[in-house]
Amino acid sequence: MKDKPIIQEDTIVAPATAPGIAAISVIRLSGKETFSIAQKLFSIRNLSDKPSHTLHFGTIISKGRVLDEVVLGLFKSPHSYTGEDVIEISCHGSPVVTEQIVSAAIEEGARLAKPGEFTRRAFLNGKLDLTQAEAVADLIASQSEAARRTAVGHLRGRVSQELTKLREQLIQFSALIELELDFSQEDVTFADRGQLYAMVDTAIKDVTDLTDSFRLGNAIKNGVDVAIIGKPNAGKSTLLNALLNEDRAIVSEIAGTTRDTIEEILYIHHVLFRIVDTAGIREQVEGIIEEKGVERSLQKMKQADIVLYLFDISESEKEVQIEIHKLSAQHIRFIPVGNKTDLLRSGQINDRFAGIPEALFISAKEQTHIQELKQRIYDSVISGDVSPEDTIITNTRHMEALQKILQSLCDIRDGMDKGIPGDLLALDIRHCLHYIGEITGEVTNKDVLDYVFSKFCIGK
Ligand SMILES: Nc1nc2c(ncn2[C@@H]2O[C@H](COP(=O)(O)OP(=O)(O)OP(=O)(O)O)[C@@H](O)[C@H]2O)c(=O)[nH]1
Ligand SMILES: [Mg+2]
Repeated sequence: MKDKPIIQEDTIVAPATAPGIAAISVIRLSGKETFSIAQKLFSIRNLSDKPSHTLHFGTIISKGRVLDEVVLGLFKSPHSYTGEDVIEISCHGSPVVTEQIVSAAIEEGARLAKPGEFTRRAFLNGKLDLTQAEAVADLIASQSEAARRTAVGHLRGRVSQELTKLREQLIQFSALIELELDFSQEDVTFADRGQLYAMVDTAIKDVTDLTDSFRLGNAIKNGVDVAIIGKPNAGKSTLLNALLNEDRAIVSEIAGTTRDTIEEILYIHHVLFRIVDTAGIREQVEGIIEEKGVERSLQKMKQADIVLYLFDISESEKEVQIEIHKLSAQHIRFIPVGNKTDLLRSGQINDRFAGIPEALFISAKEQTHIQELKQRIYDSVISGDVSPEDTIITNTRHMEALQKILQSLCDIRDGMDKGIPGDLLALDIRHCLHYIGEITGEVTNKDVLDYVFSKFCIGK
C-alpha cells in the first residue's frame, strides 16, 4: 500500500454482479466524487460524515422517482478495494433496476468503468501487485478446484514471493559492484564473486522449476483437451461412457455409430479435462456424413493436447504399430490403449503386443483399468517433479518474463566465467531485475496494463 493513495478525478460506476435476474445485484462506485454522486441519489443525508465500513438502508431516488430500496456499503479512502472512496449499492437483482441505478449515477457525473478498472486502480494504489491483480481475473474464471486453488495462491502473492528473495539478493550485489566501480582506481572487490556465482546457480534452478511448472499451470488454468481416436468399433464411445461413469454416447456393434464428435468434461484430481469421443477413422468411408465425421475426427486429433489411441486387441501388432508410427510422425502426443481385454487371457495379450510396451490394456465394457488410464492421462500433463503443491506458473506473460530472467541469469554466470568487468556484470544484473519487475508490475507500461486489465470483466 502506498502512503498516500492516488485518487482519480473521474468517478467510475459499474454493476459488479453478473447480468440477469438474481436476489440482489451490486453496483460499485469509486473515485473522487463517489460520495457526492451517491448523496444526490440516496435518501439518507450526510453520507460523507458516516464512518467507513458501515451499511445504510434507504431509497435511491432519481428525478423524483424512487428506483429501489437498497443497502449502501461505504468504504473510505484508503481503506477500500481500490484505495479510493468506494460505495457499493446492493439493489434488487433485476437487470432493469441495475441499469437504471447505473444510468442515474452516470447522469450525476460518474462514467461507466472499463473492464478491470477497479482492480487497475487498486494496483496503482499498491493494494496488490500485478500478479495478484491477474490472479483476481483467474479466480473469477476458475472452472476447477485446481484452478481455484492456484489462483488463490497467486492472489496471496505466491509468485511475487518466489521472486522477492532473488530480487533482494541481486540488488545487494549490484550495490556492492557499483561501490567497486566508485573505487575503480584502487582495484578492490567488495562483491564476493563466489557468493554471487552460488546465488545465480540456485536462482537458475529455482526459475527453471517455475518455467517447468507452466505446462501443468496451463493445464490447470485452461483445461486439457483429450481426443479418443481409433477405428470404428474399437470401443471409443464405450470408453467415453466408462470414463464419465454414465451412458453418455450411443454404443453399438455397428461400425460407424458415432457420426459427430461428443465432448464431455471430466475432472481428474481436480483438473479439468475435456474428453472428445470421435467418429471412427477408416480409409473406405460410406457416404458424405461419415466422410465429414472422419474429417472432424482428424481435426480433433490435431487440436488435442493428448490423444487416446484406442485399438481393439483382436488387431495384429503390426496394424497397431503402423498407426502408432503415423501418430508419432505427426508429432501428436498419445497414449496407445488396447481395448476388449475381457475377450483374451492376459498372457496372450502380453505376447501379442510385446513390441508396444507403452500401451495400456483395458476393457471399456467391463470397466477394468479405467483408473489407471485416468492416472496416465493426468500424468501426461505433469512434467518432471512438479506437484500441484508447488508454486505453479499459469500465465503466459509471466512465463515469457521468466524465460528472459533465466537468460539474463545465464548471461551473469557466463560473464563471471569469462571474468568480465564489474560494470558489464552490473548491467546484466540490471536486466535481470528489470524482467523481475515486469512480472510483479514494478516496471510496467501502459500497453502491458491495458493488456492485463482488458481480460477482466466490467465491474471488477
Ligand atoms: N467385449 C467387449 N466389447 C466391447 C468393449 N468395448 C466396446 N465393446 C463393444 O464394441 C462395440 C463397439 O463399441 P462402441 O463403443 O460403439 O465403438 P466405437 O469405437 O465408438 O465405434 P464407432 O462409433 O462406430 O466408431 C459395441 O458392441 C461394444 O459393446 C470391451 O471392452 N469388451
Ligand atoms: Mg462411437
